[in-house]
Amino acid sequence: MEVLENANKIQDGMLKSFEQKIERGDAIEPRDRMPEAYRTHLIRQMSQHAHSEVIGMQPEGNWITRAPSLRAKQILLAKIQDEGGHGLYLYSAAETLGITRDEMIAQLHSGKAKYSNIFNYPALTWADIGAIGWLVDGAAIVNQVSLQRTSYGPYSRAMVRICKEESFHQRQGYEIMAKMMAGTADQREMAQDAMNRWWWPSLMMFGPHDSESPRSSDAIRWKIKRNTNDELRQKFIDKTVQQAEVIGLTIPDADLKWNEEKGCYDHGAINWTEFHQVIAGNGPCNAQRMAHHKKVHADGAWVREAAEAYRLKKDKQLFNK
Ligand code: FAQ
Repeated sequence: MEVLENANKIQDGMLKSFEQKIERGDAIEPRDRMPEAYRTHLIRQMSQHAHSEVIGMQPEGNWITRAPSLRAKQILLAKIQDEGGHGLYLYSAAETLGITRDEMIAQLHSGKAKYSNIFNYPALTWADIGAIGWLVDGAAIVNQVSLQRTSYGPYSRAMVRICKEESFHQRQGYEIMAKMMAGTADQREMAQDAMNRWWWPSLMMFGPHDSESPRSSDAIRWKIKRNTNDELRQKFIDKTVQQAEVIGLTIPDADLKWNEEKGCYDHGAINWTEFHQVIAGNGPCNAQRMAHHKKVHADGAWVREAAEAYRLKKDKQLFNK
């Protein structure tokens, strides 16, 4: 009985010191004690974030061989490599919470772990590469700038580095769109078509409305999220509308209008049925994205085996010395 009481006291003390740290705005570091629910919440979000970066390489990867110039090809290649790098920082940061990368990949392959809705849409034309960089990276930055102040130290530090690279990505996308809008009628039409297809899924990237977001209350309480889904979506809309206007693109939302009183844009209804269908695995490209990831992962097994054999050999040499 006494042992149980002592254990409870230690548990209460741990929880209090964790909550005080969060209250003060101190970072939580891997060796700090943390409630199990905080740890699992972070593993879920960070691993899904990492999966999104890696799966996000697929729609763009399709266009490397079809980029319209050597310059465009070099920029696209560099951008896609960055996305792979972001996935790797995030897997490493999530590993500090006591899960392995193999376990995270297994959760992705079994469907237990999600990845961003946005990467289940096809990149049909070169203008889609512009729309992905401008809108998708643009939405990702708004979210990730806010996550730079997230309470978990390794996640927050990964975000600082990732944001620097994402802003270059956003500019490369905007440059593609601006060039196409300054081109022929066909090119302008292609850019507008890409805008029409990517706008609404980009708004969905911020997640459901706050009133429908089951994870938000814990995330805000623990300062994992520093802004709500709706706040970030609004920030993205407000800055993107002006960028679209400058290059002559129309936002495909008849209800979009400036709200003088609130000082921001009101927007039309988002199709949440489509969102839920896509994140449940029924979007246009879910099956293709997962099949490709599984195939490439299986094809790369020999690399992981070789790296492991090399590590064992090195350990043996060290041990024998
Ligand atoms: N897609 O209660 P909430 C990028 C799920 S990186 C799929 O609001 P939460 C770079 C959510 O997981 C893009 N599922 O959840 C790049 C939950 O289900 P669960 C990725 C979504 O976590 C650019 C359920 O709905 N960025 O693009 C989505 O508080 C170009 C209820 O939702 C991040 O991951 C969605 N959009 O808020 C790469 C940022 N939204 O897990 C290549 C970090 C919600 O309970 C090319 N993540 N769900 O089964 C976050 O900030 C948050 O996790 C949210 C969702 C805001 C995404």
